[in-house]
Amino acid sequence: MTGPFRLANEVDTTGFGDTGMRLGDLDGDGELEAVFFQARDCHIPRMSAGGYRHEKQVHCVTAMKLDGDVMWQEGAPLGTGHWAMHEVGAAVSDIDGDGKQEIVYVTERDGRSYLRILEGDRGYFRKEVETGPNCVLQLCDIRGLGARRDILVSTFVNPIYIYADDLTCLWNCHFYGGAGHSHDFHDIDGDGKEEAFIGYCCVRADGLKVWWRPDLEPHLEEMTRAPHVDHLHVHDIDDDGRPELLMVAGKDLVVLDAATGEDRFIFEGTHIQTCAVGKFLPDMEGQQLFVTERRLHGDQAHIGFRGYLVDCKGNEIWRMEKAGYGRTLRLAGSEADVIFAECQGKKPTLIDGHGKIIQELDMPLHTYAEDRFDDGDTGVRALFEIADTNGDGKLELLGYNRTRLWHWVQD
Ligand SMILES: [Ca+2]
Ligand SMILES: [Ca+2]
Ligand SMILES: [Ca+2]
Ligand SMILES: [Ca+2]
Repeated sequence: MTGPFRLANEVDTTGFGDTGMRLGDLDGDGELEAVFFQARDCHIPRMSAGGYRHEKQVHCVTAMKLDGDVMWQEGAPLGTGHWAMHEVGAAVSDIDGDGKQEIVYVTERDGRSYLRILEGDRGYFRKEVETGPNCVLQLCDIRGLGARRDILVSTFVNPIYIYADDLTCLWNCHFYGGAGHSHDFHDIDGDGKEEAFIGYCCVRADGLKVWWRPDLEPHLEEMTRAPHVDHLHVHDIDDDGRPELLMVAGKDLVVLDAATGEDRFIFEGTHIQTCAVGKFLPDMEGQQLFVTERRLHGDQAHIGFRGYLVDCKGNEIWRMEKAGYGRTLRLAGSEADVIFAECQGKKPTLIDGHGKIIQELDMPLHTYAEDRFDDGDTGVRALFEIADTNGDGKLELLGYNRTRLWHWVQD
């Protein structure tokens, strides 16, 4: 099916590829490079929290130009056997503010976990510090430097450490109610330092809570594990200049005023997993939310993937069965956002604000044996990034898994 995207090139990444990938301009030529992180569970699980055994330790880092040229590799590739992958604690960013990109990740040596920094252009070792066996790594600005140069690491639910870019520990092992797989950061009081949104808590740079909402626990995912908020996004969804907090709470979508934690609305579900925000219908007031539910009420099948388009007040506009997880994408020259949707067992699609499929991307559904892949939230058994990879101002799409990378461009 033709559409705005055309497959520009495909790269065989067998031996070093993985679903842990980050993008960055490592050599400063204005084009993005891919950095693959092969990771597996820590061989001595010590801090598995909330029923999750995700303690991914990076064993091999490979930097590659998007045409397939490998720039450098650090560590030993994991080979071609089975290893589970869910997420990985890694980032590519200018962490020290010198204008060049660094690679930041959690690795293992002699049964101990380390947070390590490499130089992006050549992979040279910069610095490391011992940390917990964590699989979540996010950058934030709790020091108020004007750039995200603080490094948060946590397990798939908690505990949480924050390090400065020189690896000084700023927070050591905080635990917050409802903490889940990712957190968000926003300066809500205007002092220049970002507050952290973790679980159902809003936390100041000094670690103290601004507000918390333990009464929201019935809206969180439990599923035999600790109640946790899957994901959090701070976003001004009604365009009034005051940000909302979107708690993709695992069961329901809970929307609060970010600064105070006061109720806005709750969009009820069974197992809501993702929420993409955009101007999908630009004639409507505010932004719209594309909300995806993984399991459905009374659904015998394991996977539902029903998508809902919801207005900024929480009213359903339309729904689509087997739509998949959505992300927001603005096509070149367009006034409206579209939804990039990925659904298990289907090719990824572009869906417009009226629920019309405008492109199905051409790629194989399975590119290698299923027993080589963890049956997690892996959709078409590839993950995707949306980025301006070549600096031409238009967005490109990247799909990638353990053995392949696809690169689609807009003409
Ligand atoms: Ca580059
Ligand atoms: Ca740097
Ligand atoms: Ca602040
Ligand atoms: Ca581009």
